[in-house]
Amino acid sequence: MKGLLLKSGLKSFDFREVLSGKVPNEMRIWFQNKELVRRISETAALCTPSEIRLCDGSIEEYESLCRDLVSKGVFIPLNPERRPGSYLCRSDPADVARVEEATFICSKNKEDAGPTNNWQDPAEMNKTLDRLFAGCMKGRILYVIPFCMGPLASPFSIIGVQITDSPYVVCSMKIMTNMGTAALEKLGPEGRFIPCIHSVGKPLQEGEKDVPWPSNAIQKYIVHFPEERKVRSFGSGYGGNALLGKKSVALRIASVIGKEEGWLAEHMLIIGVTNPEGRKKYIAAAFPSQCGKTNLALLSSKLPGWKVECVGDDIAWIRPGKDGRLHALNPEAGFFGVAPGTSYASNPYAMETIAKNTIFTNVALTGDKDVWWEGMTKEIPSPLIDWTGDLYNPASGKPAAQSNARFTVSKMQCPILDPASNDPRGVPLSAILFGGRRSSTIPLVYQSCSWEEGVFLGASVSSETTAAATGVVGKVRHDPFAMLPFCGYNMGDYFAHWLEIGKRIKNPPPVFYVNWFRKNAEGRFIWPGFGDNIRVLKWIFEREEGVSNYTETSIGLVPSKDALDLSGIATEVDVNALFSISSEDWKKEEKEIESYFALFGKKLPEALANRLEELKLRLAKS
Ligand code: OXD
Ligand code: MN
Repeated sequence: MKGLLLKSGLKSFDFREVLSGKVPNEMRIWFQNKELVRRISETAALCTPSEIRLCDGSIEEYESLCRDLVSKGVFIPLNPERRPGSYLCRSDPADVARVEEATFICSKNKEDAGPTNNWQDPAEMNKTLDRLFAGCMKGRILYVIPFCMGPLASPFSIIGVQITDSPYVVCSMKIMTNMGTAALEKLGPEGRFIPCIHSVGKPLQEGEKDVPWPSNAIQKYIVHFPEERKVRSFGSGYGGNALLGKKSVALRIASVIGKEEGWLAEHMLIIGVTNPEGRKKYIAAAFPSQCGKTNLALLSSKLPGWKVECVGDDIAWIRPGKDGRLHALNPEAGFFGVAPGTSYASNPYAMETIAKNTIFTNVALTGDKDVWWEGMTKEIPSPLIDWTGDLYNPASGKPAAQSNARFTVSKMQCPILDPASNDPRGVPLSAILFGGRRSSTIPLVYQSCSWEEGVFLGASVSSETTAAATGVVGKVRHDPFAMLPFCGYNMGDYFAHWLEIGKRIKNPPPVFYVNWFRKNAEGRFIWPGFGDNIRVLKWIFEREEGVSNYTETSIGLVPSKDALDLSGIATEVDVNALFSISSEDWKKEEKEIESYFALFGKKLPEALANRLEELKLRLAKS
């Protein structure tokens, strides 16, 4: 590593000299934690970058990286009049989504990863990755990003350090996490952190010109070592595979830590709902990727007097509190949301949030250098450049924006950010929702009668697949607790952990199942969704207070006739179709759940097997 350039801010040093003890004063904070220095040296020695850059997380650093990306043609600056401080980035067309087939949980024992995760022996996997990482940063800069998931002031936050060769990742981590020297200060000389090593897997040979979105077309690996608490990601620059604070640390690794320490890391939004009398309740909701979590988190209420505020849109860390309730904390600092379908009509607060200082990935570009995607406006702007950089031809039948196109934006820009969004202790939960994208079978909303039954609802979530992950779109698959791609350990143990948490709290919140996506025989959605979902939240809010009316059915409690507030609704709604429970469909559903549960063998908690038997009995009588 002789002569390896080390940069911090505007200053440059020789990495070897600094390592040998000549640490300049302004750099002391970087060299106080021995394990951090070891990781940086070890990674630099393996990956052979041309330079090391320590990222302080300052706005100057962010802006300078953005300028650099613009000069290399990676970022296209958007019209400063229409979208100030914002950029468009186009990925490689083959690197647009999470790669679940290449995502691994490498626990020592296969059984600890469970039947829903890909597994390989950690030693074997480390050997494979060492081979891939060797020399993989040649010709590139190695960036060191200390980050904190959760508010800096929270005792529950988790510190990670991501090493990456992607400046796009550095900019995105700046938005999505508390990154830089503040995280280092929290880490201190003795603190522990989750090492996250990431490379796009595209070394540059001498004189080779870089491409705008480097990635590895052949090899991709997103690998988690739960016992070692370590992440290694190779070959992809896409957010879900490369921003390792999010899915890798805050869900997969955090779920393992939560299991050991008695809390839950969940794929959930958190919102505060206030009724016209000013009473506020917090609700957490788990839906699979691209099933409307960001839309519900930023809901603009269609019911006068009712208000929603956003604590978080994707991840919740939930802990039993001393008050006997569950408390939820959002560990993220930003939103990495799906752009297509977002419009001033469907989600004005999301549109306001992304009005400036936003990185857009794989959306279309208008003639006046603004962004566009399907569903943003009725008319398609012309001219329009599609997400691949070609002039868009609507007659092609292809979408102009990639169906998993994203915006990356600080949550501080959200006009309805809840005042408690950065509360170090989180917010008390009054209800938990599960849901999926189901065109039939599942009613708009129903309630479980106990915590155990609620856990059964979470375990039985299934949903149509979306473009958030590579693979077929629209196929119904089981996605328990919306955690199928994100649970870092055996899903059977995870079910048991949920049951256990319920036993530890005096007042578990009621649990509901929602489905905004039911369709009629003509294939049209029968519920308008978006801002009208407040009507469902109102019923849930009032159920928690024991006020709203319900009818008992074989699957749970549904709003009784007229209990769902449809006042002033703009579209006609077929309430019977929304709430119909077909015993034929449900018998199929029950069989489906039964064969899915069989996957977990002895790990399936008895309580869930019992709940299934009860459901069968109730359906048999219906
Ligand atoms: C996400 C996802 O990006 O779930 O949040 O895929
Ligand atoms: Mn998600």
